[in-house]
Amino acid sequence: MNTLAASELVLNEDGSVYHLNLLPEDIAHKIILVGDPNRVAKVSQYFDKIEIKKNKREFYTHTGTLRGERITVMSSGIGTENIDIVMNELDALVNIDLKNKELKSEHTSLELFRLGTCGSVNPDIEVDNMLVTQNVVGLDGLLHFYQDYHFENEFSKNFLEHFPYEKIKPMLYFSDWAEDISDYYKDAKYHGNTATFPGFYAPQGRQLRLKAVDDQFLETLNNLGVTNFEMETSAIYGLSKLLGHKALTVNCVIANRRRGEFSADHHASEKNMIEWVLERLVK
Ligand code: R1P
Ligand code: URA
Repeated sequence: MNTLAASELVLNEDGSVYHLNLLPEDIAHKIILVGDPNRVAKVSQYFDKIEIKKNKREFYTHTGTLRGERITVMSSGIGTENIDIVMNELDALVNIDLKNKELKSEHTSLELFRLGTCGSVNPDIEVDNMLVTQNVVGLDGLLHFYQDYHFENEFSKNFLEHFPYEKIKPMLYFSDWAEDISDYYKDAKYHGNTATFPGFYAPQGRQLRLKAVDDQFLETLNNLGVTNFEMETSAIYGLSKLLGHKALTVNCVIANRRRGEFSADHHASEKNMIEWVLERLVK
């Protein structure tokens, strides 16, 4: 069996994975991923008890139990480059023997739930509601560095056929699992197609002092079926598919980009989303 070199699977002095600073026993197999490190305690306050609190850089982790079931909440910070680290190191915690640095013969699948915030690009999708992601369009580029993953459905075929920006190479993903467990989440106000970007401003069509490549960007993507914008889900869905994990994103809509509106109280809508997801996550 191949042993991974010290430069490839990097560990800290205590044997924990390099960025997440976690040992295999520090995580549950049901994991909530949030972008904002401050959201970790807003989730774990509902746990029966918290056993583990660890952090390094923007990666804060709390593990405990919720209604008796072991659960982890972790912050990823912003962006798909952080998700690359989170997904590979979480996977290493369950699928690589960290002591001898060899791949385990049995695969363990994690259940990952992103609880994030997003902006809507469909004028009818109102702020302060939740949107569950079915298809995701990656406009960030991360997955181009991994082995090919080919996926096709009606949404992806139509999107790729009509996507007009030659310099941007989209990659599309779909969560089968989101469909499998859609019963739990069917009362979310919106189910949609999320686009993930490598930035918050021009990549999402925002123009402060700098011009974005196209004034019609929001309308163009919305006409192709995209409902909302954020910065992590393509990497979560794509890497979950490649690594054999299950993933679902629920975002609360805090901006309606087409109407120029921002939530009057995004803390309240974030709290509402956390309570709504936790209610469904552990019965
Ligand atoms: C941008 O403000 C951040 O908010 C959204 C975006 O995806 C990006 O990470 O999600 P989170 O609220 O989970 O961080
Ligand atoms: N997060 C984003 O990435 N974009 C938005 O418009 C709102 C939250």
